[in-house]
Amino acid sequence: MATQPPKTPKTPVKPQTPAFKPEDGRGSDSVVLERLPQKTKPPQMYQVVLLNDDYTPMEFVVVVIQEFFNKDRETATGIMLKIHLDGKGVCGVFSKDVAATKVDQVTEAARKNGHPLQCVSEPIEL
Ligand code: TYC
Repeated sequence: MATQPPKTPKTPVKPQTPAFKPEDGRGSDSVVLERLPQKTKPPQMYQVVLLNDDYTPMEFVVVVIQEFFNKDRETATGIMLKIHLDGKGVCGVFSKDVAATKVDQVTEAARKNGHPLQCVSEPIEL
């Protein structure tokens, strides 16, 4: 194949304008540090909530809270009783993905054991 002749631009190439004029005292190797305002927001967090029902045994709920939310037995029992009395209770606060995994794990454990226990995740209000 024949080699192409070197491409020449039709219009003359404009020389690059320097970012600042040399007479401003900054040499070409100077560094400009500009402090920009912090604009990254912390990620939305989600609380994982268990709902009360009339059929799931208290002991099962306590074990679920211990196993999936890493609570000791006393704390898990307190959360379970709160759910039993108030209708619902927060078991933990997580990033979106982790919260969704917790909901899936609890729902699957309940289903396998034949309990109607409901678990949901909710974005936390700021
Ligand atoms: N109310 C249930 C009972 O009396 C116990 C229970 C507690 C069920 C918490 C669900 O998320 C729950 N056996």
